[in-house]
Amino acid sequence: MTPTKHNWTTDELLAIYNTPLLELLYQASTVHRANHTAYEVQVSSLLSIKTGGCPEDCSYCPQAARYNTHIDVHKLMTHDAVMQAADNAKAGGSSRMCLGAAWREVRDNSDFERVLDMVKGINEKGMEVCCTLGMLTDKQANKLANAGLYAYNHNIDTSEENYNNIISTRNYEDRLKTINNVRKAGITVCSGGIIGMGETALDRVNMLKTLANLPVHPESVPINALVPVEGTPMANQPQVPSWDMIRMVATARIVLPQTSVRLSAGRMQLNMEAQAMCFLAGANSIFAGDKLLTTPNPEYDTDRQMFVTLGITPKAAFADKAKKFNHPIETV
Ligand code: SAM
Ligand code: DTB
Ligand code: SF4
Repeated sequence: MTPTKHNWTTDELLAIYNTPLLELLYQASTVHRANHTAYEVQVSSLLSIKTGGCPEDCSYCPQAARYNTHIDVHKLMTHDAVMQAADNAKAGGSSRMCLGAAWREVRDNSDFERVLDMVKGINEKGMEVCCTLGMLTDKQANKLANAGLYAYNHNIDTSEENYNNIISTRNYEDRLKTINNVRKAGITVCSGGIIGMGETALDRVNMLKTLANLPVHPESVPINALVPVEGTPMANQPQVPSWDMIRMVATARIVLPQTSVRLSAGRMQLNMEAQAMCFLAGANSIFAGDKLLTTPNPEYDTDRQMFVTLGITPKAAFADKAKKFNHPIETV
């Protein structure tokens, strides 16, 4: 295992990010093999349990109420419909179910109680459960932990310097506070960001610097390529070059050696060869299923075929559980 380092400098990260591509790929692959089972990829399914109508102004997001997008807005899904979706996801080979809600933050109301029941129900099916519900207090994080939540997704999205250009209705500090609440509750942390929003390479590496310099590295770091959605301020952003995704994944792998690096939104724009290079660069988890939250994602069968072609096997649920309880911070 590569020991984790928590005092990365911007210059160190930039040097890694700008390493000649094949050398970068080789270095990242070497770190990957020293810390993970090669060719094993964790598969999660995403389900939008509450869609649209969000009061925030995240300029990439089709679910912000203020943008005129064409999504299918709906209130919180029923318990039964969510259980059915979890069964389907498990049958399709997913070990983790991730429930997303278009909330700014969790409120202490009956909807939250219903989400806690969903977490319990999915946990009982032997699947890892992840939620992404917006900001959380420490008490709410504890309730989710007691319901059996395995992971909480809360992205920092970009660098601290670029944050206000993307979102104005909350700040970076708010996001870091929730991540800390999740960590204190003993839930694993999933936090990453998006590339392709007009940020510089410096912003990209500074985002990774924030994650890599946390006292405990997130167990999972999603790297999303922007999915430009009509009606959002980011609608006309050019497509992210595959090479940028590969560089970003490789840099994340080197500075977060023990973390699961998730090749997240944007796979519709990456052909199998580009995805293969991302896996070689250390990506070892994906979202499966034909929909992310509101936008398209490759079909189960397409991914199954890709796994066969590339010789990838899906990772079993709870394979990292023993590791999870080794974090010194969680025993405090
Ligand atoms: N409302 C909660 C929040 O903001 O944390 C949870 C849901 S939110 C949609 C989850 C994440 O999806 C965002 O943090 C962002 O990183 C990602 N996301 C949203 N829209 C996206 C897009 N168009 N392209 C890529 N990633 C996107
Ligand atoms: C993450 O980093 N990416 C996922 C998950 N965490 C919740 C969400 C991607 C959403 C892409 C846009 C959409 O489908 O609405
Ligand atoms: Fe709301 Fe989350 Fe979308 Fe921001 S990213 S608008 S908080 S759903």
